[in-house]
Parts: sequence; structure tokens; C-alpha cells
Amino acid sequence: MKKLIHIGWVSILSVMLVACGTSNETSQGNESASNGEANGDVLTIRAGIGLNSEHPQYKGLEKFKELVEERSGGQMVVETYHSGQLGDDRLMMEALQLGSQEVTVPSTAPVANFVSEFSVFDFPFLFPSSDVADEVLDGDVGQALLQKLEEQNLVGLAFWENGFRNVTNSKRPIETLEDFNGLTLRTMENDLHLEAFRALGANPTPMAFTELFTAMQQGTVDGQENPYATIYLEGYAEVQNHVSNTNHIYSPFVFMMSKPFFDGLTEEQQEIVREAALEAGQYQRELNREANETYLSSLEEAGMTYTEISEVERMRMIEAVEPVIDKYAEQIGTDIVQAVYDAIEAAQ
Ligand code: TK8
Repeated sequence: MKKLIHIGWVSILSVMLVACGTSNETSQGNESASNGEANGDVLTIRAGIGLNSEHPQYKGLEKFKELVEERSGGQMVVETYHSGQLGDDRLMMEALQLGSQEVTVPSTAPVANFVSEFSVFDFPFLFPSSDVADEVLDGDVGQALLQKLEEQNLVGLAFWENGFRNVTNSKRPIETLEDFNGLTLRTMENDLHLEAFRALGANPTPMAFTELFTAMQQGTVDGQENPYATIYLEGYAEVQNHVSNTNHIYSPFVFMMSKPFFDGLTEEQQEIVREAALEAGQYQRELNREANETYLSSLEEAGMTYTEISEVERMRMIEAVEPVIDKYAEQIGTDIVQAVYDAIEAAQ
């Protein structure tokens, strides 16, 4: 499939990118934003995430707040909410569609329930490094997929970083493919994740992030998978005993804004939020990479056993999930998938 010529998708891309530029150039957005919180000419941006206030994702949100309030001269103010205070990822995306919240930053996996093509970024073992991921996500392919969010009343402004996901559990070290057998693992609410962990031999359970800690504490699930920063900062070492460097998926975050709100902004205000989302994203990626470097040792200090996955076992895991990738490649569209593969090749 990787030999496929993707001329069709590239021409779709160029049309989308022109449309994107045109729609931004012509939207005057003179009417005041459809923000129920508009108070005089001060617009309130309610920005909510699922991770807690220690996580680099929240530091990124605070940077977004600083940039928007400074550059708008206080015309726009940002209220930041963490730890699922405004709900889980799906609920917050629905709130953006309805206009009762203005910003959220979910992982691509739940976004795929709104725009199915986003699942391509959750293909196991897709990105070889975060640098390559940056190139692809910030390049034409990633930008064209952000554009597709507008069909769902959402405006994708930037990709941030969740990071390489690793499996933890309370039962046993995961060293070989067989060690997945029978483990009840929580996955994000995304069919591809479910099928991939079934193919690895686990017993996957889809669950909102906001319910995860309690589920592990009560033994409803044996384990979960997230980047080290999340595992450490959300206190999973209290309820999990084993962590392995499966690095099975590189998870991007999608910084998105409510389209009704965005369309109600002036052109200058739109430029301010767009630039702030991008700059805060660069800042967040750097913080996140530093954090993920240091938190593995913190997890071991907190009592978790760390198991290294050998390249032989990693290859066996890649082979096990191959049929799932092929199935979703057909579903998403081989042009898009081929364009992502080509962009990865070009970025290496
Ligand atoms: C936080 C989630 C989290 C994700 C998950 O809202 O659900 O496991 O990795 O970061 O988006």
C-alpha cells in the first residue's frame, strides 16, 4: 500500500490550504463573538483540559493565556481549567461545538470520533521520533486535517504534544508480546486503540480519562497507557506497579477553538489566538520533552519496576497490530495514509 501514488490527496491538500487562506482573508468577523461570556468588549475564553495543573499541557495553556491577554491589551481574557473540571475530552469538544466553551486540547484519539481521519495519527508505531512528528503535523498533511475540523464546528489551531505512550499495569512486568495476554487495559475512546490492544492479546476497556485513576485504584482495570509525564504527574505510581517502554503510539494533542466563537472574532483577534496557540505549542512541546526525559526515573524512585522492551519483541508487537493498521488505512483512505507515510519519509 505504501507504494500508492497520492496525487489525488496532494491536490485535495492544495485546494484546502487555498480555501483556508481565503476564508481567513475574507472573514471580517465584525459581529461580536458569540460568547455568552462577552462582557462589553471584553471576550472571555474558557480553556479546559483533562490533565492536572502540574502537567506541561497546563503550562502551555497558561502561556496561551499570557500571550492572548498581553497581545489583545486585555480585550480577550482566558480562564484556564484543568483536571477535567469542565468535563472529559469528548464533553469539552461538544461544548466547543455548542459554544459553551471556547478552547480545549484533546489527544487525537478522541478527536477521531468527530473527524475519523485523525485516527491515522494513532497508528501504532507510526512516528519514529517527536522531531519527525513535528514536521508531519506542522506540514501540509497535518494542517489539511486540522482544516477538516471546521466541518464539525471546530477550528484546529495547532498541534501540541502528549508524547510517546507506554503501558503500565498492576499485575506483571510486560516484556514480551505474551505478557499482554488477559490484561484488562483502559484505552482512550477510539476503536483503533481497542482493536490494536486486542491484537496484542490484552482485554481493552475504553474509558474517559477522568475515570481512569479510580478504575485503577478499584482494580476495575489492570493497567493503562500514557506518556511518562502523565503517569508520574497524575500519581499512577500509587496504583500501578509496572511500566514498560512500549512507545507504541506517539500521541499529538490538538489545540482547538469553538468555530462560532472564532468566526465572531475580528481578523486581528483571530491572528492573535492563532499565533498564541502556535507559540504556546512550541513552548509546551519543549517542556513536555524535558518532562518525559526525567519522569521515568521518578517512576522507578516511586517504586515502579521498569522493563525495557527488546527490539525483537517490539517487532513482534508491530507485526501483531499490522492487520489493524491495514484495516484502518482502508477505512480512512489510502491517499491520506500514503500522504502521511510520504511526509514521514521526507522528514527523516
Ligand atoms: C487528557 C487525555 C489524556 C490522554 C488519555 O484529557 O485519555 O489517556 O492521553 O492526555 O487526553
